[in-house]
Amino acid sequence: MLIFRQLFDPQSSTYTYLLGDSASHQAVLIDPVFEQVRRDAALIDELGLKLLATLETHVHADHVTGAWLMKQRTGSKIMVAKSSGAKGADRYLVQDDVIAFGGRRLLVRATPGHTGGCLTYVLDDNSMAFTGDCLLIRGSGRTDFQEGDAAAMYRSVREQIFALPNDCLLYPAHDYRGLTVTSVGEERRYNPRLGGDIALGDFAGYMKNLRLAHPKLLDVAVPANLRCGRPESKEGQGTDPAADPTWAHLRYSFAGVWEIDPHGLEEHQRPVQILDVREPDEFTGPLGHIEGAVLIPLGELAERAGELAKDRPIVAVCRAGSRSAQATTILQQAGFTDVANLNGGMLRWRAEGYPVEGGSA
Ligand SMILES: N[C@@H](CCC(=O)N[C@@H](CS)C(=O)NCC(=O)O)C(=O)O
Ligand SMILES: [Fe+2]
Repeated sequence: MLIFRQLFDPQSSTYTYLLGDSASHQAVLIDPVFEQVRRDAALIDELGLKLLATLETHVHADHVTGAWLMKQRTGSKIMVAKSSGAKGADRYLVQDDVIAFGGRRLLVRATPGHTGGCLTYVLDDNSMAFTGDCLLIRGSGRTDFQEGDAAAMYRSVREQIFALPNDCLLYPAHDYRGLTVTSVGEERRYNPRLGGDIALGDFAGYMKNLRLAHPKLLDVAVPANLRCGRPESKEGQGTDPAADPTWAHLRYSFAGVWEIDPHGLEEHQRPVQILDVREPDEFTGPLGHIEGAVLIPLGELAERAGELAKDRPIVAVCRAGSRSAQATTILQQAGFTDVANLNGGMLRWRAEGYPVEGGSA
């Protein structure tokens, strides 16, 4: 079975696509965004997948790719078009190349026009294709910078994308209206730039008059993406927005919470503050509580956060780990940085045999 997820970066309206093979657990990630690598890596981990590669549809002009950063975290190979001019990739792709993940494959089609090195990735059974900034939903990528070429784009769309079956679903690299998917058949019919009887001259005229402002990040993104997202300087390599906290062994969840396991808390129990956010009767009830825990019920936490020390990490605890996850959000809003949730709460803590004060056996 195919595992498929469409992920969104709100800053640049970019879509990142995760494709995995459920039998082998192998996966690829199309167009990761630098700032979202931690999120995407958490999802890959939670789905039990092994990331083989990140695939670029092109050298992006509006955001920095997460390819290099994802490689640091997961060992994934960086793949990009040979004609992109990008340096530092592990594999340079050309027309008809095949990228295998488990029993599934993506086929490479060169679709230049937005840039000279734009690729479309087509799934083995032609059920879906990832068009990058060539064909967008009822639109197309712009052709006015990088190696933009309206005639090349017209040919790419007509000869490579519209040649796919009508029911092939098309997933673009961006949508600025929040639309998520289209199909070959509907774009052939309804794309206002490229569908129906529209000729190359019509398309070129349309594109010449798009009148779009240049992307805000153009001057930063293009050079960085020509290095596959590797920061330029040694210092820059330390500025990893996904750098994990070092005060304990934590895990970032796709839900957006830093989690600590009972074993990790046991190792760090001395220097951290344990914050129990249950109600007082639960704190003294049958589950007991962790030695040294401070009790502030979740409903009082926003007002009473000042009672906690700012210079020591905080681990939030509740019955099953959900109220305490919300506590970490409240604490972060109150300016605490080193905060984690005890995964599974008191139930897991006790189930794994860690000691409690009070409570019943
Ligand atoms: N305002 C956006 C512009 C984004 C932009 O120009 N996107 C390119 C893709 S890299 C495009 O082709 N846009 C087509 C469109 O906006 O219709 C930004 O600053 O990043
Ligand atoms: Fe682009």
